[in-house]
Amino acid sequence: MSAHTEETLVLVKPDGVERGLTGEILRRIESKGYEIVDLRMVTPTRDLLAAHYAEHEGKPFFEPLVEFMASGPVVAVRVRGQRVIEGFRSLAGTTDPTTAAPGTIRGDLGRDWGAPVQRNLVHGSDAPESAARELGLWFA
Ligand code: D4T
Repeated sequence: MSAHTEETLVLVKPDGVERGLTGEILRRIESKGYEIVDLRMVTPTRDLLAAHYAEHEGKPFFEPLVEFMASGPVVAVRVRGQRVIEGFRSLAGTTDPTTAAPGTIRGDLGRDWGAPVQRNLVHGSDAPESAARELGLWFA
C-alpha cells in the first residue's frame, strides 16, 4: 500500500437498500477504481448507531436519524483506495440530496422524501480517524 492508500466506511442506508440501489452504488464505487474489501448487510442496533453518530447526539435530528437508520437493513462496505476517504465523499455529493450536484450518488438518485436531508442514500467517513473508528464499529 502506498502512503496515500486508505480505507473508508461506506454505508448504503436503509433507503438505498429498500429502493434496490445497492448494486448501482457499489457499481459507482468500483467504476471509480476503488476496491471493495469487505461487505456485510446488517440491521443496526440503537447502540451501534448511537456510537456511530456520537458527534450528533443532542441535535434535533439525532433521534429521527437513529430511528430511520434502524428501520431496515444497511449494507456496510470497507472500501480501499488512494485518497478514498475524500474521493468517496466527492462521489456521494453534499449532504442534502435535493441540492447535491448531478453526477453524484445523492444528486442523481436522491431527493427530499419527507424529513429533509435524512434519506440521503449513503454515508462515507469524513477523515482517517473517523474511518478507523467507524470501521471498528461496523466490522468488529
Ligand atoms: P454522513 O455522515 O451520513 O455521510 O453524512 P454527512 O457527513 O454528509 O452529513 P452530516 O454528518 O452532517 O449528517 C449526518 C447524517 O445526519 C442526517 N441529517 C443531517 C439529518 O437527518 N438531518 C439534518 O438536518 C442533517 C444536517 C444525514 C446525515
